[in-house]
Amino acid sequence: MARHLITSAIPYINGIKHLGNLVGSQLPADLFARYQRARGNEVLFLCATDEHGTPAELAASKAGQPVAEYCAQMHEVQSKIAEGFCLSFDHFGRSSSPQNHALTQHFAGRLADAGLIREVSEKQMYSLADGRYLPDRYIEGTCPNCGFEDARGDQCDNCTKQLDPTDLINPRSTISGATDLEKRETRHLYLAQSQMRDQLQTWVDSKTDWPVLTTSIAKKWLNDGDGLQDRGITRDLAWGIPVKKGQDPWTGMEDKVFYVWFDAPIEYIASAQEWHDAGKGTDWERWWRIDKGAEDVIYTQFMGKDNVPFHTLSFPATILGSGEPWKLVDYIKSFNYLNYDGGQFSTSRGRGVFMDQALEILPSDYWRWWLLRNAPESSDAEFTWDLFQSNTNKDLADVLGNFVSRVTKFCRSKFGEIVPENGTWGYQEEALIAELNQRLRAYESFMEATEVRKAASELRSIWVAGNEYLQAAAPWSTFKQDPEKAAGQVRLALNLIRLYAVVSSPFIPDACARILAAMKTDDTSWPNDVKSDLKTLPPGHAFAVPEVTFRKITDDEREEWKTRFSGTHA
Ligand code: B3M
Ligand code: ZN
Repeated sequence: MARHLITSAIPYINGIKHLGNLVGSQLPADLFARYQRARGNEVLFLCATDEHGTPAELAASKAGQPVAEYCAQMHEVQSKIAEGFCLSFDHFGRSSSPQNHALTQHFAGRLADAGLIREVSEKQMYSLADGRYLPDRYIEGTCPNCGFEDARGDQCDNCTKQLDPTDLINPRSTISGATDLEKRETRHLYLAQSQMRDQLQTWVDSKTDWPVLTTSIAKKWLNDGDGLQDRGITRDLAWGIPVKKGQDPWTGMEDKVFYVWFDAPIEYIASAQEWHDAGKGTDWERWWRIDKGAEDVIYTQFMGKDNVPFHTLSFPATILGSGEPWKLVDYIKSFNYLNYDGGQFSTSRGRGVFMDQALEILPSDYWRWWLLRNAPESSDAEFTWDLFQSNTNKDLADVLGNFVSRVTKFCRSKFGEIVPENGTWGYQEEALIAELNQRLRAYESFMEATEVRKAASELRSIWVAGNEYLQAAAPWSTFKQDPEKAAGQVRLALNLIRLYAVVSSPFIPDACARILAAMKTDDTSWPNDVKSDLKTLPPGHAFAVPEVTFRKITDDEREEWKTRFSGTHA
């Protein structure tokens, strides 16, 4: 039995995420976790909310709430929505947890002891009107690179260049709009990642099996000069993890907190500790410490491409720099962007479908299937309502749903709601079994390799094979001359429904659970040898015709949703 540690990038707390966010990390991570569990492997699947930094403070003040209260509430909201999408986290933690506070301060202490943290005196923008420093998103202005007028202090959304607040032209406070800003000298801690270039280079070079998207981003940053610049890991903010050296105060840093990107990845570890402390597991170190049993753990991370530099350089620098035997990631699966109907998803303009809205209009499986089937792997992908309607109607309603309903209804009408006795299998059945065996092995290897689109397409072929068999075998005509032969065909097809529910459940868990319940079985054993697996439900086994498994999306709905989600100010 293999042991898989799986993490998804942890979503910012500042609001409900859109479908593009979902398909870039949480959803494919869930697919992989469910698959590994289905294969009988041991899995620890972790995620959390990313609760620090200016995004959290700004969203709380916009909501008119104290930031701690806002975070607690939004964590519940995100957690409920994750459940709605059947995201099977073993724990959904919070980066503001006491465990993460202690662990982040611990890492900072270790890095300082190793000489990897230096104090830098630098100029930061101070707002006289607001009486505070304006880091990251507290300041906006014109991008010196492209001229975009609403660039943020940390990054320009137009040209994606990483910025410093002092780079902005005509800067203004996003709190008050004030422009009477001055540069003030302040001291901050910098992580000396440049000192670790060789170590990081060797580590990245050893990852020859990583997806091209991941390695190309990692190598670009490694070789790009500013990619491995030493970076500030502290901020002048009130909300966050207080800067301490382990448990000791850090002289001169009393009013500062760690930068959100320093503590967020550490939450991957802290989340395991939270999982343990919540009584859900017995031993978190067995997953994270090489010296405490984690040497055989296979660790896979899932994230959007914009998060890759932090996971291939800064976080490994933190782990390696600590000099302690923490588990490093083995495989990083990254994704391109999902666009929305000819443009981008936009939170501020309400453009595109957000996770809560998606669940209001259709069950989670429709979204899971479409998003995974069209996952932005080799390039950016685009959501359009036409494609969504045609893909889900065809794959889910016409292929899978139709198979389930035809077989169970035909059986009910001729043999009753029990698996029929008698009947032998001939060459048609043998041919189907051979095809299924072959396709299942291909499906498994795509799932192992987190080739999401290829896995989805193989799964669809597995469904199609059943439909084609049914069409050719035509038990409804066979029944007229040879009821016994028809009984054999139906028995196979009923068993195939169980097999489909088992192998499809990483993609569409909700529908598969309902199908298994209708087939009155809890045998979810993975098919290794299709011929014997198609005998799992024995003659005489009772079942019920399931309710409609998948309905079709109508043209009216498609048009209504197109308008509804096109963006309020578009
Ligand atoms: N919260 C950014 C994002 O949601 C950030 C990821 C942190 S992963 C440690 O895309
Ligand atoms: Zn720009």
